[in-house]
Amino acid sequence: MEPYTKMYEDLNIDIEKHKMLMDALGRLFAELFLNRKGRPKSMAYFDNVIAEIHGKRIEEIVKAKNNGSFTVGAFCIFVPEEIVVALEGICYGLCGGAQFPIPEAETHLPRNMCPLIKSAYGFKIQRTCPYFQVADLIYGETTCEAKKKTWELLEDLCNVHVMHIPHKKDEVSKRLWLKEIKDFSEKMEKLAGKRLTFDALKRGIEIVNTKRAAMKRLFDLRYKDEVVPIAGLDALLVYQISFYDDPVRYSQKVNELCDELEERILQGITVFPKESPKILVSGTPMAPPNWKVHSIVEESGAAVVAEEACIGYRYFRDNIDVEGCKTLDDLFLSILERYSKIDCACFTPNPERIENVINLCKKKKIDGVIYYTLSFCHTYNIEAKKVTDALKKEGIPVLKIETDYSFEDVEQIRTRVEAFLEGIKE
Ligand code: BJ8
Repeated sequence: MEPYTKMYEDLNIDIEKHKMLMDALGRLFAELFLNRKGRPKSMAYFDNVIAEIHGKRIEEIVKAKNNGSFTVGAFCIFVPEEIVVALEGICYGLCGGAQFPIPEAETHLPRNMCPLIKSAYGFKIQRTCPYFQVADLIYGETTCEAKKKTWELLEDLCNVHVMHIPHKKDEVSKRLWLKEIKDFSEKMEKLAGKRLTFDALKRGIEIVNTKRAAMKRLFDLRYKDEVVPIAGLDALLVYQISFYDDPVRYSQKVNELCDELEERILQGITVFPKESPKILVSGTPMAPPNWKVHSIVEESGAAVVAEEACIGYRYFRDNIDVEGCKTLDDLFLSILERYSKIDCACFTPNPERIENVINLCKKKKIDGVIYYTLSFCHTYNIEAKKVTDALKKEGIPVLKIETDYSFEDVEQIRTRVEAFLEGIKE
């Protein structure tokens, strides 16, 4: 009997379909990660997290719940996880990056819709994602049409709360936003069965700040002194895992990886030759197991050294400043301050994102940008015009790729990427 069968039965998982999903994931992971040579030794921890993503980690979560903890599944980096952590709850990402559940999702949802949400919704109706099954509450937000209308369907299947994220950053919107953060806090207090205190929230903020600082440290080490000590695909994996793992353990493991990368840089151990183009991928998030674009780019001989995305730089660029905070309200204001710096394409206007992309290109000495958008993500797709125009004006080559989770267009994308890289080399 499979070691986790009893746990899956308790979580009402469709065991047969789940096995098919995990077999497919295992094959893809072995092909793209385990069979690659020259990876940092510290990646072993992260490989194991993926191997046990529906095993040991879920077991830990179930155990924590049995000991009085609670769980919140989220779809967006606007959800203030610090509050969940402060109340000793567990917050994790539910965005779907797999093609596997999409055909079933399409029996409820339109085909011409963002695959990220179709994939996640498909996991719920298939009962193949233990994170969904173990969640006490699904926290949705109003960032895009696909999401906010899907929450209405999800409400029939599980406990959902929707956070109103405004689409502007003026004072009126910020007042609404602050109220939403406080409502979120009250909701979490009910789940936790206790009140949120100043000290607990400060501690929760520190834990998440430490996690973001570790991710930023990794980001800074990805390309230094002409050395690329870690493949972009591996760095992406580490960032993806940040949405599932225990935050304290994760920070420690990322810092261990960074220590190793510093050593590699000193020794000049690079996974890409000096002359290989350095690429920034900018756009929609890449939820696991969405490794499509990174693997194509890196197999074509370029190094992905940065992601301007929510599973990437946008998530850990800014920390919450608790300096001078004396009351819970002060901390809530600092949370708002930090979260309202997020430059998601759902905002209008959104000039910060353009500035941030250009600054990132300069900071990381980027040779070219791949503007990545999931099919039918209108906000990122439309914003592509402004971002790519600004990049061209700066003389930075850019290639726009719009794709979903199927593998049908892999060779077509590869041809375009190869031509783009040739152009950069010339
Ligand atoms: S802060 S990027 S995580 S909303 S689901 S918008 S891909 S059509 S995920 Fe996002 Fe929060 Fe913004 Fe980041 Fe497009 Fe798909 Fe919508 Fe999506």
